[in-house]
Amino acid sequence: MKNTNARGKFIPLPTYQKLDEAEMLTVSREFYAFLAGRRSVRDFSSKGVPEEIIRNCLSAAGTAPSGANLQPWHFVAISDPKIKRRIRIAAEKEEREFYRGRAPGEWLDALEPLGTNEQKPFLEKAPWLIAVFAVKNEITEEGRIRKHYYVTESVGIAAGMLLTALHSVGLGTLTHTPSPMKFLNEILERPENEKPFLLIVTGYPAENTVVPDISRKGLAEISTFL
Ligand code: IYR
Repeated sequence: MKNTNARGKFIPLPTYQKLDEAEMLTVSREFYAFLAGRRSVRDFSSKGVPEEIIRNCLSAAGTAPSGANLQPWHFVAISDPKIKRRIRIAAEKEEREFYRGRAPGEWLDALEPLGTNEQKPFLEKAPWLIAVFAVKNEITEEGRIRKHYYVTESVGIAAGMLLTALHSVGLGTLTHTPSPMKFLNEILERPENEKPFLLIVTGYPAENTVVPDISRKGLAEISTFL
């Protein structure tokens, strides 16, 4: 049986670098402060972002750990205005239904502080949209269907790493989830085994953009040490 992950073949951990504890403290504090500075933005500048930067961020996302290392993700990076327009039209159609009836009142109440609505101009204005697909299975060279494992967990981690990478180069991001997102398969011509997972909008935040005055839970609330 052909196996691309040759069983039993190991190499020395190639890039491990040990920090001393003082450095670990500094780095962990600084990294937290850096990530704490990330905010979802909904108002983007139309200024372009070079494709190479997006490529590098996607490569970074592709380093995520995944179930059996099967890397069950596919990213479609869109800067073509015609495709962005089609996505906006399709997303706004779903969102209209969501905001005008499909969403339970409790859900709409929870969204109130974010000030969101069915209008999604950022889908055309931002220079890049990145559609993240969860790939449920793949066809092997022998034509067999190979199942992927822990797909949601794996793609979620990769998406988080993508947001981190984009933030690290000073780009604003919005994790957008028009629901349902099936239209992304049609517009982007992705096969049935790929399920739209998130639409990440990225570019420079518009000048003087505002964000909701909301806060994050503190460590005491999100963690337990035993
Ligand atoms: N998908 C809708 C609604 C929405 C839902 C959640 I949960 C949010 O955190 C934000 C928005 C929209 O994008 O407007």
